[in-house]
Amino acid sequence: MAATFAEVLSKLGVTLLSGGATDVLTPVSPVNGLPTQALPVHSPAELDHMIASAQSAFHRLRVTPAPVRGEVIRRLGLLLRTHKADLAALVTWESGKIYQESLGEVQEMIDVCDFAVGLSRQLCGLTITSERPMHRMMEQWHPLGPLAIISAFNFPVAVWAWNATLAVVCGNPVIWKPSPQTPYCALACQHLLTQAATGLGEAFENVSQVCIGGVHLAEALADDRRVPLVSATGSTQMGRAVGERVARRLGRSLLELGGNNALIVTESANFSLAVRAIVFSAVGTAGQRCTSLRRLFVHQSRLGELQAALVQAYTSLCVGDPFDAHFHVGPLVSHAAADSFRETMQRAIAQGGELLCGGKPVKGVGSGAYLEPGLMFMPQQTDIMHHECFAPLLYMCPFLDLEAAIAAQNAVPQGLSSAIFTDKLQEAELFMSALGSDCGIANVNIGTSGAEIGGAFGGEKDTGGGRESGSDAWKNYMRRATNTINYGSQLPLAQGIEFPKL
Ligand code: UN1
Repeated sequence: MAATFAEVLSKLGVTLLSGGATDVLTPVSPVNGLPTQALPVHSPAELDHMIASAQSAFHRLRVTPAPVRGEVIRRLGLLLRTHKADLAALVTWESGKIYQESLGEVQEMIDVCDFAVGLSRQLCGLTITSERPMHRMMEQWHPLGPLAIISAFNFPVAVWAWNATLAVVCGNPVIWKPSPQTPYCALACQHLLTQAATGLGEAFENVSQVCIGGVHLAEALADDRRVPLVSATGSTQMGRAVGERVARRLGRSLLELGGNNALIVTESANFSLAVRAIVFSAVGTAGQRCTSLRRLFVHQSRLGELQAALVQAYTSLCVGDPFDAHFHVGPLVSHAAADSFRETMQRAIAQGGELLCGGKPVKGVGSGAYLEPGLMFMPQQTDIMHHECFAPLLYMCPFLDLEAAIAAQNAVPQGLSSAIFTDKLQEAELFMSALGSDCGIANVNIGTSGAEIGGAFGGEKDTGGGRESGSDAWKNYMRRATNTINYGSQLPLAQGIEFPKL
C-alpha cells in the first residue's frame, strides 16, 4: 500500500498550508483524479517582496566563496539521498508518473547536486594573449543576480535542481514558480534546501523562495528588471510568451520548450535494442516527457518485423496505478490531456493514419485519466506530425533513403532530441554531423529520452535554444567580464592607433 498524500507530506516535514486565504489553488492528483490539498496563492505584492529579498540574498551570496556555496548543495544532495523514497512518492502523487521513474527523477537531482559541488571549485575563465606589449587579458565569471525558475508538471523537481544547484554555486538566489499542478513538490524541495542551509549562516537566507500561483506570477517575474535571468520549461507557447517579455527589457531567458522527437531505424539496426529503446522512449512518463519519442522512421526492409514486435510490446504494456510496480504506464496528467490525445488520434486517422493498437481508456485508479499508449502507422509524415501532442502517441513512417529520413526528422518546428539505430559507422556519423540531426540531442543506439545530467540539455528552433544541467551550462548563470591589464609603463593603443601627443 502506497503512503497517502498527507503521510508523504508529513514524512517530508511539509506543513499543509490551507489557512484562511481566499485565493487558493487546489491541485488534483492524476493518480486518482481527486483534489489533494488547497494552498494559498501568492499575491503580486508578496512576489514583489520575494524579489526584494532575493536581491538582498544576492548581495550576500555573491561575496560568499563558491566552494562555501557548494557546501549547501552538498548537504542538499545528502538530504535528497535520505528522503529519496518520500520525495519520489510525492512526485508520483502530483505528476502521476510511475514510482520507478519518480525515483529516477530524484536521482537526477542527487546527480546534479554532486556535479554542482564539483563545479563550485572549477568556475574558471580564460587568459588570452594581448596584441599589446606588457598587457594581459583574461575573463572572469561573476554571479549574475536572482534567477526565476518556471517549471512544468512533468519533471516537477529535477528541472528545479538542474537550475537551482548551478545557480547557487554560481552565486545567485532563486525564485521558483512551479507548475500549479505540482506545488507541494516545490514546497518539499524548498524545505530540504532550507534544512541544508541551517547553520551555514545568513549568507544562505532566502537562497531559494517558492511562489505559488498561475500565469500572472510568471509574467511579473518575466517583466522585472531585478531578475536578470528567467529559466522557463514548458510548452513552446508559454516559452514564447515569457521569452518575448524578458527580451523587451533585454533580460536573459533560458528556454527549454516543446520537443517532437524522432528515432530512425536503419537496415542494419540491432533489433532488440531498438524495440526496448522505442517502447521506453515513447511510453515512459506516459509520453509526457519533453524528450518522449513521437515519430519513428523505419527502413522499409525492417518495417514488417518492427511493426509486429512493437504491436506485441504495446499489447503487453500494463497501464494502471503508478505506485504499483507491476504497471509500466500511469495516468495522463488530466482528462483534458486525454481529450487532446483522442482528438490527435482522430486527426491522424483523417490524414491517412492507421491505429495499430492502443488509444483506449483503461480502468485505473478512481477517476484518473488512464489510457493505453497508441501506435499509429502513417504512410508518410503529415501535418499532424509537426505538432507535439503531450501523450503516449507514436507515429511510425517507412523510409527508403537515410538522407530523406533525416530531412523528414528535421522538417518539424521543434529540435530537442533525436536518435538513430544503426550498426554502420557511416550512418551514425552522418546522423551526428552538420548534415544530420538538427536537434540539441542526437543519440546513437539509445532512445530519445533519459538524458544524463552531465551533458548540456536542451534544443534548437521552437525548443528555445537553452542548455541546462551539465557541460558548460553554468555559464548561463554568470556574467562574463573581460579584463585587460597593463603592467608596463607605456600606454600603447589597440589596433596600432597613433593618437597625436597632447
Ligand atoms: C523534461 O521532460 O522536461 O532526458 C526533461 C530526459 C530527462 C529530462 C526530461 N532526463 O528524459
